[in-house]
Amino acid sequence: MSATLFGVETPGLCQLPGFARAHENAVIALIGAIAAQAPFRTMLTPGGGRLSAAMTNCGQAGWVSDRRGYRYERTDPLSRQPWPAMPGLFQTLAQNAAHQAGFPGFTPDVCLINRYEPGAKMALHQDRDEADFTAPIVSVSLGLAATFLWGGPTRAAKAQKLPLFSGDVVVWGGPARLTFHGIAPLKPGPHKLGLRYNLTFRRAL
Ligand code: MD3
Ligand code: FE
Repeated sequence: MSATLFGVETPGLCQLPGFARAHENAVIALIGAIAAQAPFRTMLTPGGGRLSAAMTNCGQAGWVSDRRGYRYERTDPLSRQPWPAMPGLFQTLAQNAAHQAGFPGFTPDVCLINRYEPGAKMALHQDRDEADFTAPIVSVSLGLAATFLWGGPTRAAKAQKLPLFSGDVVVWGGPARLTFHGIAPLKPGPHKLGLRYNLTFRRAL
């Protein structure tokens, strides 16, 4: 599977603009229920800084960062309880998107939820804490529009910019799975949420 990005055929990338739009309100309500159990928090980095996007998780494990490093944990360090279960709608949305992108067997075990308020960003990075890089990552954007930074296979590659709107879904697999990527500082905008959520569905364990 591949899509054209910046006029270049990009293997492993599949853009599904508006794929989640019909479920926006339901997904936002479910995020609220998850955050009531496992609140959004800004995590410490190994270097002693703090991530500007607030995060929580649902599913069999959650991505966490602290002074000891980045990893997946089966329990929320704040509550020492298991992360909230992944809602059926989340699982179905992610599976259907992955199926359309050419990954028919994708069953995510983790959903990392990022919350960006205006000004929050995510520096260029690779996602490499998951056990299996043959599985894709499915991302769902909700709320304020963001500028996605697509950095290529090495940190040195100059990042290109791609706008992501509420309801957009992108599937990154195969040769796109380990590309460097990030989010430019979020700008305020007209969306009623006043912030942005991003859900990433992963096969982490
Ligand atoms: C390309 N999140 O949580 S989603 C992350 O919008 C993360 O919150 C961003 O990067 C966000 O790790 C970007 C798009 C995305 C997610 C994972 C990828 C793009 C990716 C993994 C490999 C390549
Ligand atoms: Fe990432």
